[in-house]
Amino acid sequence: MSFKDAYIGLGSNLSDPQAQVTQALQELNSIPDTKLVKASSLYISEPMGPSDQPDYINAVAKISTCLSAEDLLKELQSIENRHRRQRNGQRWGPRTLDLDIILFGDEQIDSKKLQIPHYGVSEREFVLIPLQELQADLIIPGKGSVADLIDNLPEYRLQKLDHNNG
Ligand code: A4P
Ligand code: MG
Repeated sequence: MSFKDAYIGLGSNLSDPQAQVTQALQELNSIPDTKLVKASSLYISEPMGPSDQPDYINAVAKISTCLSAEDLLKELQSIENRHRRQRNGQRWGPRTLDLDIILFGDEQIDSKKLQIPHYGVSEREFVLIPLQELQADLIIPGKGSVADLIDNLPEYRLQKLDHNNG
């Protein structure tokens, strides 16, 4: 069996987002042939997309898995469904739990079901900052280093969740 490192983006802004994300981090460990290696801090972030929705809790997890990227996606979607994720068609609308594959080893995939690296990684502070926390020298295949991508962000207002504001 060959293990690969993958990075999963977690986001929630409905039904106790902090609990949704904390629980989902543990659920990554219950995916077959997969282990949670390390989780970033939790971050509070302003919504990207429609602004009439609550702030998000975001985090990134590093996992180690023997699954293919396609099988991993199915497992992540079944975790989302267990969190009563509803898909009502609104782009970037509110959600109980979103699990995105940000990186899958050094693979670059562009199929109907999967784009890896995730298409939004370069512009999203709520993905880049937790990624940097997990691995400061990370390179995103085809896009550059996380450190350079963060330097290129226009500004960022991500707030780490700590015991005082959580
Ligand atoms: N898909 C393709 N590539 C991937 C990948 N790398 N990982 C496909 C996961 N899925 C991938 O996803 C739609 C389809 O994307 C899947 O069926 C899969 O085949 P979805 O979860 O049903 O829909 P979605 O998440 O609403 O769509 P989208 O466009 O991926 O939304 P995003 O990019 O996930 O953005 N604001 C803050 N502050 N924090 C957030 O986390 N998240 C979103 C959602 C909006 N605003 C946010 C946040
Ligand atoms: Mg998604």
